[in-house]
Amino acid sequence: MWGIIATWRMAKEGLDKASNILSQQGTAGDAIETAIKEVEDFPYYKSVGYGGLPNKDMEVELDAAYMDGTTFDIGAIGALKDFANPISIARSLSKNKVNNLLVGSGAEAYAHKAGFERKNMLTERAKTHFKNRVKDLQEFEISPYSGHDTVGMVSLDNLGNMVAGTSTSGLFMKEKGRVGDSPIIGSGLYVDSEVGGASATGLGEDLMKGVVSYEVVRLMKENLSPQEAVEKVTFDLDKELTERRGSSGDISIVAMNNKGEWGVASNIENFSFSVATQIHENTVYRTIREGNHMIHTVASEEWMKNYLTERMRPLEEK
Ligand code: SD4
Repeated sequence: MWGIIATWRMAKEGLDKASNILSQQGTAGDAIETAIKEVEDFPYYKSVGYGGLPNKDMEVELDAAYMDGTTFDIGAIGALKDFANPISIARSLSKNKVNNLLVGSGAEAYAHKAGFERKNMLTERAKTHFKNRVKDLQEFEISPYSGHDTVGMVSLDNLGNMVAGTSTSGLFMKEKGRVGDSPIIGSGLYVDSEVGGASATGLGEDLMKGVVSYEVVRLMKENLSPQEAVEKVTFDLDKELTERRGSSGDISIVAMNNKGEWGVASNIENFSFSVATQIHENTVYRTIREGNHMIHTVASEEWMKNYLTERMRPLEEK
């Protein structure tokens, strides 16, 4: 059995490519790297890779991670500037015995030495978004952090090996040097081929408080289904944060076990995800919470079309 699950609709095209790889006996690692690169390279997704929104100083700083669930190899980068594919750099770091998580100039020096493609990741469109958002912030009461969509994935190949990966430009208008949950093993992602894997998106500062991806895998190891595990972790953390701190940030988690069964939970209203397995064609779902359970609905054609139209709409400076 092969399978791959990812946060958000934006992963759909990447999952088409990953499905091809996995159905032809490719590895979970190649599938996930290919799928995440597809998202990183698409200039209209403004929260991952090229075209990602910048930090407060108008610089695009990227976080990414890669974990192999069979060998437990881990690699990650934080606050990396000017390289095209953070996921590939994270994967390359996962081959090291030590020095697996590098940040800032150290990560850039490593990527340069290892021959990764340099690229200015700040697009004109992202600059316009930035300027408009600064104006909106002056005029309306909106959070500078809204509109963030990290890509996180878990994949399973026919040999039973599992891999998890993440890639993000983090929170829009974040401080220079801020690193979120996405490159943090256990929080942004975790995978154990003997059990399954999980990946999270949302407010990193809150996701880290629940070490959510590890927690989901731990519960699956105790025989919870992926859906039961993600619901428990998402809603328990949401409740605990609300009780202790007055509110909870966005929490969305996708998971897959080593049989290709999957689950998704979210405490926000507009979460979408993409999933493909050997017995389930690549499909985008939208999901809503009812009590402490989720209801997943296949995204309509109209919604799918609007999604891309909206993302690619010409953007003018306000
Ligand atoms: C972060 N968790 O940097 C990321 C942002 C994110 O959907 O997931 N956005 O905190």
